[in-house]
Amino acid sequence: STHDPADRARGLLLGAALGDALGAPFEGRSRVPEDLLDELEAGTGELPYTDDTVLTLVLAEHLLDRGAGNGLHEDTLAENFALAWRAEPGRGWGGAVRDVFGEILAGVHWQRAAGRLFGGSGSFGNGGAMRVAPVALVASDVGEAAELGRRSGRITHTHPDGFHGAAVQACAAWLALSGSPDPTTERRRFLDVVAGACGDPRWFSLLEQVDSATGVSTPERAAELLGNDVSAVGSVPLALLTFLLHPDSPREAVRFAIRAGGDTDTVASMAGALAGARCGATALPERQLRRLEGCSRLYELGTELARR
Ligand code: F2R
Ligand code: MG
Ligand code: MG
Ligand code: MG
Repeated sequence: STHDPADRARGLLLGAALGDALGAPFEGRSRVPEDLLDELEAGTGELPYTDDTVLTLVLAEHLLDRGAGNGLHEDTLAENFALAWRAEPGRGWGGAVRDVFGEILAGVHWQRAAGRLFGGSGSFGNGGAMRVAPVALVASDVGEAAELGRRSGRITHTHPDGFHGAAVQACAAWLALSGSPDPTTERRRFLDVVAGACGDPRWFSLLEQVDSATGVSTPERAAELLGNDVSAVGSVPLALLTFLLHPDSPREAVRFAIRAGGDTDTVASMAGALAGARCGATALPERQLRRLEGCSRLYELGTELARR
């Protein structure tokens, strides 16, 4: 791990984007053969990111604009999310969230637009969690990370599974940045602190399942135990497990997440954010970073957010 806060901030953002970009070609595949992943890693072409990173960038820029201690402003953030979708509708967006963005741009309030999805139950997709990591860079404690995670998630994901999932990933990112509890020696405590800060009973038991799964030896088995789909409950636990298995190697974390199949870009992005936050951008594979779309923008944003 690294002790330089700027390196950690850059690692969080670049780890998220790199996981997204490396996972994207395999999204939706139930199995990802290791040689296909080796081939992608060894390549030389650009690594384009997807919706996960588009929205992570919007949130990071919003937090920077808001300045120290000012948290987030939902109306502005909702509009910026929607504008980002309209600017790049081909980035691989979730089906329901596109409707929310369309309605926001047509003048409907985000709360109403998001709340009426799926017959009024709201979305439980992982879209709130996939973009949430930057809130950890401005939260002063794990409780504030949870609160900012929930609030940013609710803009599009009003189902409790969806916004609590965002809170859980936000807490894990905050703890990964802070270095304590240490995920290499205090796994159980790491998960307990996340569960406590989230405060939702359903996530408490999901995080217990993560703890019970730490003995797995293959990504396939991890996916069987915890799921690997586009729901928050079917992907955030796998991302946390991945980080706990590979806390000191962002590259191994991203590879494990992708080999688990399913929602590969999103699980790899969430796991990459956690391992990147702990280890710093200097621990990310340099050759891959040079191929990553938006690398310098993400690097600068990390530097500026760390200064706050
Ligand atoms: N959408 C994708 N990938 C598929 C398309 C990519 C491909 N390259 C292409 O365009 O051809 N990836 C992205 O979506 C996931 C994040 O989704 P998000 O933002 O949460 O969207 P949404 O639509 O709100 O939820 C996702 C799906 O979950 C199901 N669902 C959610 N809530 C539900 C509920 N209450 N009842 C029933 N089903 C519910 C729906 O099928 C939603 O469409 C990430 O993987 C990102 O990478
Ligand atoms: Mg995506
Ligand atoms: Mg995805
Ligand atoms: Mg290093």
